[in-house]
Amino acid sequence: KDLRMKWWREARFGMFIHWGVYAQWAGVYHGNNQARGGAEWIMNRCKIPVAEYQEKAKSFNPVKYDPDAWVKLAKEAGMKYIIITAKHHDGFALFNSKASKWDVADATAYGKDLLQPLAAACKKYGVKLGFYYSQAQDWNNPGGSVARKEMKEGWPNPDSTAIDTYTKEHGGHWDPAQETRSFAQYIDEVAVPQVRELMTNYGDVAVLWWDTPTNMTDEAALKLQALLKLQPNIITNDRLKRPNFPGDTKTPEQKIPSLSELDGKDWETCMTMNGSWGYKSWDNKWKSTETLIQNLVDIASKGGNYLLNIGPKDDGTFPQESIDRLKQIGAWMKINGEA
Ligand code: JFZ
Repeated sequence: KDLRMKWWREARFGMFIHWGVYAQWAGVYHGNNQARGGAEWIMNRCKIPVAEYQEKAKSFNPVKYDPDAWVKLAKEAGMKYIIITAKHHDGFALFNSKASKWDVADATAYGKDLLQPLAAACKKYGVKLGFYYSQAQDWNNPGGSVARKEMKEGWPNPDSTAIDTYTKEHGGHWDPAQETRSFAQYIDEVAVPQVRELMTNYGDVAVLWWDTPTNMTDEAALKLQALLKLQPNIITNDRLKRPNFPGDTKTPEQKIPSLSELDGKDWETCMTMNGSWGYKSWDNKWKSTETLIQNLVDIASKGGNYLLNIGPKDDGTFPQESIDRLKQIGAWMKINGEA
């Protein structure tokens, strides 16, 4: 076990990548800025109909996607691993999946797998590659669950007042197309085969980063967990299903634990550079490079890892503000880093 965790415990710094067709909307729906949440949540927050969301995806065509440049930037910033959203809550697969047509190969102008060339670039530069996979929450593949943020935050949801009554009665769903299949069918027909594809078709997978276990059953969690045997050295976080699937690592979000909160379990703080995980055109609350370096130093001194997020644009490029910060961190690393 310790041998499996060795690289991760020494890594200290990784890159999170939230990318998908939500980058096309960039936090704006029908001319209005999304009122709440990260830009990757726009379909849910603005209750965009399934057909409309999928129609827009047809023009997704990231012709400037250059995974070699992405990995080189990460490597030069001192990052030792990359975790990319293979599938986020909108259910869109960044890879060529046989289990759903809602993937980059079948549903977009680009028409080919985005993860294969990234895996090749990671191998070339000796950077580990891991996958984020939203196992329970899926707004496009029928049967996927929906986290009801409205319930927690109070009604009405400023992005979707018109549809509040419907979502109340339909477990958070806002479009009948989302409910043509059961959750168990979704797990068996989409999630399980897709995770098997991810565990099989991309070489060594360093990390499986589960997220939002809303509605997860023990049965579903066991099926997904069993697939991890295909990657004997894989490391997982604690978000498969709580509390009885603890995983290897804790994932404090957007915050750095205080010394008294450390309990000996491996941990990784994930954090955005501005306020959104997915690319949001109008979010300019960028953290300074100094803040980012201080965060890294604070986290490293406490034995954790810093998973710093990038939200690429729909053309496949990183926002310039992110590139600038990565390069400045890289310059600092050259003087103060270890390897
Ligand atoms: C989730 C996602 O909903 C979000 O879009 C992003 O991918 C982020 C990394 O993960 O959001 C969460 C998940 C867990 C907590 C907060 C936000 N949490 O445990 O506090």
